Amino acid sequence: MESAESNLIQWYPGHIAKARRQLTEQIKNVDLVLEVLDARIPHSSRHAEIQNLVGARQRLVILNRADMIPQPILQRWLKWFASQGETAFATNAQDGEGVRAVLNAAQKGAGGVNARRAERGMKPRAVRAAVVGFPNVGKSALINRLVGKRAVESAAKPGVTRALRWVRIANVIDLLDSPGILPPRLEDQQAAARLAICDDIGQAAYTTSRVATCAVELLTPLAAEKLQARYGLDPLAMSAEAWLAGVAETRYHTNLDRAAEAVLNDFRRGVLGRIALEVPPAAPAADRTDALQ
Ligand SMILES: Nc1nc2c(ncn2[C@@H]2O[C@H](COP(=O)(O)OP(=O)(O)OP(=O)(O)O)[C@@H](O)[C@H]2O)c(=O)[nH]1
Ligand SMILES: [Mg+2]
Repeated sequence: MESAESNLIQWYPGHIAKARRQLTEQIKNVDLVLEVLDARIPHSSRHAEIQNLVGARQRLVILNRADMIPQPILQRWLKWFASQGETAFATNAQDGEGVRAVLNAAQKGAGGVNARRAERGMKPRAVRAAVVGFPNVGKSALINRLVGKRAVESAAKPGVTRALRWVRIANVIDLLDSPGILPPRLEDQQAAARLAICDDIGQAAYTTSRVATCAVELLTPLAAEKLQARYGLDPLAMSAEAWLAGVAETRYHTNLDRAAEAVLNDFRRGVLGRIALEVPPAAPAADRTDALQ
């Protein structure tokens, strides 16, 4: 992706640095980690930074925003994680779909912890589970669904959760909500662009028109008809830059930023349909394009 080269993303707000330090401490007392990924980009939303934090702790992988990608691709991701020896769950933290299975698995984890405590003559205690992931992937929404009420703040922008916060579920599980963690530097600029397209890093981190150009490049093979229908310009007929400039000219009084925002918002709100920006690594290249839609 040419437009994503060098310093597309360079941003590391203070609250994330602080949260990362605190999480490093708190995670030592945690029995289980719920690692929340963005189902549209499971690969890019899984970063070594979080892997380092989690270490060897028991973990459940949560593919959240499962409602935003096609079912067959979701199934392929679940299979892929299983093939890697990982337990993955698909959730829609907005309407609660799939959340019960996560709760059951976490409770099972709780049972294990207390069985070991009982063996050592210790009283049972609530299991401690930390919910971690990039900003805006739905960590707080998932916690609210797990708890069954609005216990923590959750909203449609990155950087909503600012501090670590424990929430208790019926004396059995203590859940730790945490601010989205970004790595200090995003080395892989292609992954960075995808994170920005999915709104999984703060807007202060990037130039909207550049990220929108990347978005149009990625979306053109997947949603050309929808883009044409919405903006009256065929993205297959020109470069992503030319298309965005054309949209700005015809719809937004040549304001490129507004055109960029409109396209990004369409994708983020799911207006362009269910779209997966990443498929599991083993997927044969030949069926990628059709399968992605
Ligand atoms: N469509 C859809 N939207 C979701 C899903 N999960 C969360 N959302 C929405 O995504 C937005 C972000 O959710 P949050 O729970 O605030 O995300 P977060 O990971 O806690 O974000 P930070 O605290 O900023 O790191 C909210 O508007 C949610 O309603 C989902 O599975 N599907
Ligand atoms: Mg949050």
